[in-house]
Amino acid sequence: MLLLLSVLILLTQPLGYLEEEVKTCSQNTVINGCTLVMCGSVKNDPIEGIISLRQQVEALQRQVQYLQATFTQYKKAELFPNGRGIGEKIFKTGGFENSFKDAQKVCEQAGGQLASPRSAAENAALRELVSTQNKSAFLSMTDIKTEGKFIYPTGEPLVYSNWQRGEPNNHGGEENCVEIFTSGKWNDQNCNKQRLVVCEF
Ligand SMILES: *[C@@H]1O[C@H](CO)[C@@H](O)[C@H](O)[C@H]1NC(C)=O
Ligand SMILES: [Ca+2]
Ligand SMILES: [Ca+2]
Repeated sequence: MLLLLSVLILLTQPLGYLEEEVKTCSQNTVINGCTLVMCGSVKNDPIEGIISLRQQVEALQRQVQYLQATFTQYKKAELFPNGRGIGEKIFKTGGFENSFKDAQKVCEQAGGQLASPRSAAENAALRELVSTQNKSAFLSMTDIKTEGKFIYPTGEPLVYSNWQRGEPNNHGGEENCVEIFTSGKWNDQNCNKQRLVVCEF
């Protein structure tokens, strides 16, 4: 990730900065992704300039390929064993349980939010995680604001749900949070219960 960032930062520098960094090098330059090596330099001769630019583009392509492969490798390692990636979303659990309020705080402090599956595919990825942990987990959505109307932390109404039959039932008049069972089905649950913390990023 840092590697990717540093290349992006270099790429967004003005051209003058890059030209200062330009080095001449052979076509067999070893690309290791740690250094942004620009082959050749932009000369006054337009043909030479084009050839030089093409070499630079090819070098960048090799570096991007290297970074993509490295990123994929790190993502796999990072998600083992307590995370799941689905599309651009990552679910990750710390393996511990908390009340809804504390779970929400943990995820916010980590720069994410509580798990909010918005499709059957996301719900299936989350189900894998909670069934591996063998614990029900809190989702981000609540009907604290208006009883019976579940919303995301943004206030947006649900775009997907997977309620267990007979749920949500607001049992005892005090179920305003949502848990996902190891089956993947949802139940409205008391927010003070302790449930597995799963954040999404
Ligand atoms: C899962 O947890 C329940 C109790 O919550 C327990 O009875 C059961 O044995 C556990 N299953 C596994 C595979 O650990
Ligand atoms: Ca409720
Ligand atoms: Ca319920």
